[in-house]
Formats: sequence, structure tokens, C-alpha cells
Amino acid sequence: MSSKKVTALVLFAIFSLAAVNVARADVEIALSYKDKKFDPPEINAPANTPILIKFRNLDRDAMELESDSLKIEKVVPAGKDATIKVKAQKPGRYEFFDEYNEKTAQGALVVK
Ligand SMILES: [Cu+2]
Repeated sequence: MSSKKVTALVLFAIFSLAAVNVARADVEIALSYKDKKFDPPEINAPANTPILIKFRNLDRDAMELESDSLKIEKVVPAGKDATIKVKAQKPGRYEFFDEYNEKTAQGALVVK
């Protein structure tokens, strides 16, 4: 193979990787928790894209963000922030809750 062809192939590989990285870039969603409720109660994300939930517990108590469908389980102390990684999801509605206050603290991630 000529060195020009090799250079072209290497460049092609680099651009392909860059394109994949752009397509797979995580989506960041802000979510907070206060007075035993999620704010907002419903968050949205695009399908097939890894998600980073930038979570803030503004409540005066610790809470446990939990979701069976999203496979999340994370204790967040009062007044603390947490970044929660969620795998790319198919379209659908995925519920989450605070395990310590399930009655009031219900939320959903809607993936479209
Ligand atoms: Cu739990």
C-alpha cells in the first residue's frame, strides 16, 4: 500500500472514531430533590444515548434515588450533589423514586 493510501486510511479511521464519539456523547440532565419531591418530576432524554443525571439533593434529609428499570440505586446525603450514569435506553417511560419517601417522591425519565 502506498504511503498516501495509508495516510488516507488513518485519517478515515480518526474521523470515524470522532463521529462515533460525537454520536455517543452523554446527555446531561439536571434533576433536584427538595421537600421530599423531585424537581422536575419528569425528565426527558433522547433514545440510545448514555445519560448523566446531574443530581442535587437540596432537601435537609438524605435520600436514596432508586429505579428498578434504570438499575439505579444511590444514596445522596442532605445538601450533596451526585452524578448518576444511566446507560443508553430505548424509548419508554422509566420510573424512579426516593426509597425513603416512596409516597411523595416519584419521578420518571421519558426517553424518546
Ligand atoms: Cu434501595
